[in-house]
Amino acid sequence: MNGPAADAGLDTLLADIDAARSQGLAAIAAASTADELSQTESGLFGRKSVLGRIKQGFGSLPAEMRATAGRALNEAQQELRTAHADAADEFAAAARRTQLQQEWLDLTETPPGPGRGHLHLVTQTTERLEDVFVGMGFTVSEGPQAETDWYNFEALNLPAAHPARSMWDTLYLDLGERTELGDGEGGEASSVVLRTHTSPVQIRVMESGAPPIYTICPGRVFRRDTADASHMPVFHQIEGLVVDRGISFADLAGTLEEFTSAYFGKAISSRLRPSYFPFTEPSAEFDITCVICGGAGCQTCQRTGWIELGGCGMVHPNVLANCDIDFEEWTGFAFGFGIDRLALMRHGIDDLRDMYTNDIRFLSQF
Ligand code: FA5
Repeated sequence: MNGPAADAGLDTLLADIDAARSQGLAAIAAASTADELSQTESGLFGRKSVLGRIKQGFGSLPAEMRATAGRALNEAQQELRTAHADAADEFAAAARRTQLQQEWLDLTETPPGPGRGHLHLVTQTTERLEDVFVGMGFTVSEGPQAETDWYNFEALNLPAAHPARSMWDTLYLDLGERTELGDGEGGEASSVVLRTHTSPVQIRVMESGAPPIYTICPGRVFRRDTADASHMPVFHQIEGLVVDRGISFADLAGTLEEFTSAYFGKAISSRLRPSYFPFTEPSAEFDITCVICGGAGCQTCQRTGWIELGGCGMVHPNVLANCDIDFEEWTGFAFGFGIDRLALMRHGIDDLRDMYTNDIRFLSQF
């Protein structure tokens, strides 16, 4: 078909395509949800859509008309696909915005729970002990947790193979190839230990300063002890050391009594029982009135009314000599007790392990 009739047929066809394009765009614009949009798909792009049916009629058209109408139809279809895809993207973006809004979390918000943290009970106890002793005129000294055999044992009058070394189940460090620590005597790699008590700090203090000395040495210590209600393999001690002219056993007893009432209150007093430590002579165990029963006798104190806190005694002349202190001129006393056990007694806790299991319900009570 050629001529005016054919032209009129092509115009009608192009007008139909344009009308289908406009209706399609209107249908896309009218969709108010992603679901409504997807429901328009078959009406716009399916075989039975307006454009689909026009396309199916192309087979009977003359070649020239088909080319012109086909181009118009492709353009219309492309325009509808782009508009449909843009609308789908817009619905997806809106859905994402809504989701983000609903799931928004303020990460700076204080979480529900026990509130602010605080110092661990052992640290609180150490600080309180330091306050009490500083108030009595003592300074605070510290030493390393890994010690040579010299500081942990030998200088404390415990030569190699001394039977009393078995009082402390010791953890030895393997330093591999290193043989020199450059740290006092006895710096052999094979003789470096995790300190079993705070007594080596006594030696370091006496080596580095001249008497008079009034100091305390709190710190972490280590033993091959199995954890139970009153033992931990890692625990804390506080050491006291006084070296001055004319210091006697009465000064030791008076200092411990003064400390006991300052820390526990006037109702609690102290007593000394003969004992043995290689670095003090004479030596004693230091007991305080049982804080649970007030001295009447209970399960905790095994019905004695007293609880053992630590050891003490007059600094052995050999120890003073090891630190180049003239024991004819100077005398001194030392004491050492467990901070963890002290905290246990003060707060009526019945198992030392509770302090280290990091249960917030337990720790937040103190
Ligand atoms: C000593 O460690 C001596 N250095 C104390 C001393 C210092 C005596 C100065 C004389 C002069 P002892 O091994 O008894 O002594 O330990 C002292 C305290 O540490 C004990 O009384 C106890 O309170 C605490 N303690 C010992 N082993 C443990 C453990 N495994 N867990 C928790 N506390 C412990």
